[in-house]
Amino acid sequence: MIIENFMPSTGESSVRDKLVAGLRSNPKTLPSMFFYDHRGSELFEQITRLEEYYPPRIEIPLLASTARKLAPDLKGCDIVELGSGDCSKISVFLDEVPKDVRATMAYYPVDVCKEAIEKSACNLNVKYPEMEIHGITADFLEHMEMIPGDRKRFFCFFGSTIGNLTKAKAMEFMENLGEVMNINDRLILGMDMVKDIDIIERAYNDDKGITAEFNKNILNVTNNNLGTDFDPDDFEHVAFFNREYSRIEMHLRAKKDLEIMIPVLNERVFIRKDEMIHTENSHKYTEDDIEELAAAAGLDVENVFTDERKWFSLVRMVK
Ligand code: AVJ
Repeated sequence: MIIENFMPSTGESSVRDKLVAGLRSNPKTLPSMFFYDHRGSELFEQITRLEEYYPPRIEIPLLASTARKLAPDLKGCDIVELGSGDCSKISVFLDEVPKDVRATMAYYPVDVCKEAIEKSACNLNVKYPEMEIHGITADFLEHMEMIPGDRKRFFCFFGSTIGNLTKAKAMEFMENLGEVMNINDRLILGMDMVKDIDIIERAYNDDKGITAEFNKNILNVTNNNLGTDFDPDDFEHVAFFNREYSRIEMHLRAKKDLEIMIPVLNERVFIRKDEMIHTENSHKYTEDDIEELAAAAGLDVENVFTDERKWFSLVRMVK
């Protein structure tokens, strides 16, 4: 098991810069990549078990059935998982691949979070000792070329994580990926599809308020990195479907006027009552969007693996 670090630029200061830039902008934003500190990852895990949050309930069995279909193609391949997190999704996938096939494969989890890579690479090493594991800590949006390309590769981007990118960023990501991919490399892209808006909105407004807590936790992350003293209770969780952009937007709405000091900069941020801090976009896709993303990357759509209601898709693309 090898772990390599390609994140020289991602020190504390770039985290601070991104948070400060968000608080200075108009409207204010806090980038969704900062949801996932220890507590945030725990809360997201709870979200995945919520009745209202349908995506994992569909994606997980879809990953298993898709893996069974793809298993014959996987011999001698490298699996590169972008934003691998705790590697739970790839486990569902690899469980369906015969051991003798796994023995010919290598797995490259790529994630910004060093701890996640270390921990999950260790777990997978125990689970699949026959398979080579090569963890990479990197921001895949910036360091895509760091991934070796001497064997046939399956790039995996599960969990509809691409949905967090604005359309322009998603197109740019696909273009870059298309450039990095070699002929016959594959991409498997998990995408949450457009469906009844009530169902989508409920998935981000659960009765137990876990999503609200997850959303507000970004203020704790901000406090920890900037030394600010945001009180999460001063904000209300807001999540709604924006039809124009075909996405769920999450915001934090201030319950009263606030003055927040950023000690490291000796700078004050003013927030008006009812002002919203935009924390996340989660895009929902149509079949046309799938084609458009493939075209941006110069890839062909080979298969769309989906459930009977077409709520979630795993799209296989080839160069
Ligand atoms: C992990 C980005 C796929 O957008 O549905 C869940 C994150 N945010 N509930 C999503 C999330 C609120 C999730 N992704």
